[in-house]
Amino acid sequence: MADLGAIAAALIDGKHETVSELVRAALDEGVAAEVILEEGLIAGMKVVGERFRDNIIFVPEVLVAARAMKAGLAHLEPIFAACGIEPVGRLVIGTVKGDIHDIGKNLVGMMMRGAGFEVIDLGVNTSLQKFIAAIEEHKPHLLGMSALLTTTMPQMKKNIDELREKGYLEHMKVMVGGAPVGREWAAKIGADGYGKDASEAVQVGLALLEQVKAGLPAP
Ligand code: B1M
Repeated sequence: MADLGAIAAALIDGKHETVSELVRAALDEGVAAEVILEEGLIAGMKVVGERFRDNIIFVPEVLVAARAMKAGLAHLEPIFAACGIEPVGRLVIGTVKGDIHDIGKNLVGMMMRGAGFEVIDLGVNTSLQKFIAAIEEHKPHLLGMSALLTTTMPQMKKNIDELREKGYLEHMKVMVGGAPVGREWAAKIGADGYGKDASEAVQVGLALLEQVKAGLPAP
């Protein structure tokens, strides 16, 4: 029987090889990727976040936990990203300037790929100039911005304000997310959508895509 608690525990301890083996074993036993993600990997990372907040562990321990999370996610990626159909739309996504957290953003990218989006991932610490260059090159239907720090959330507003002023939002919708970001913040900064997690991001993304397509030719 797959032990999802053991996956969480190994992640908390930063044992990336154990996480990798346990995730593989759970998949081979037929446990759904979503269940492994939520009850194993995300449950473990939640504890890491709490211990980090309470100064029980520090950046080095969080880094090894993040490496372990990525080792587990590597097995889930082909499952989340498998869609085998023509792209339904294009998403440019990145973590905003000043912020190097990428696990949640990567997960959103994976699931959006699985939902049929072509995903252009700009990585972390993404400047507005880099977003704009990608928008001009790829002409996406959606722009996704992720922020994990309260200090980098305002960057989302700056980006949206500037993109609106330059006319980029006439043909593209913006969605935002990240642990400290909420629906209220998203509305306040003029984002078109917010996802509390990767699954909600997909639902919101597909709904926004419909709106964009109503006013735009198909990709
Ligand atoms: Co950082 N960190 N960190 N960290 N870190 C947090 C965010 C923090 C809450 C920890 C804490 O104190 N409890 C805290 C922020 C406090 C605040 O802002 N008020 C914090 C801090 C303080 C810092 C540093 C400043 C620490 C320091 O250096 N003293 C530093 C900042 C560096 C920087 O960015 N400039 C820092 C560094 C790091 C590491 C590098 C060590 C590492 C990141 C490794 C990496 O990403 N490659 C790290 C980690 C791992 C965390 C925690 C523990 C876990 C984040 C994570 O990966 N969660 C985090 C604690 C927490 O969030 N509770 C913490 C798992 C992931 C699946 O969830 O990212 O929320 P999440 O993504 C979700 C949703 O939010 C949503 O879907 C995802 C999937 O369900 N979502 C979107 C995300 N993006 C979306 C976009 C969308 C839609 C949905 O649309 C586009």
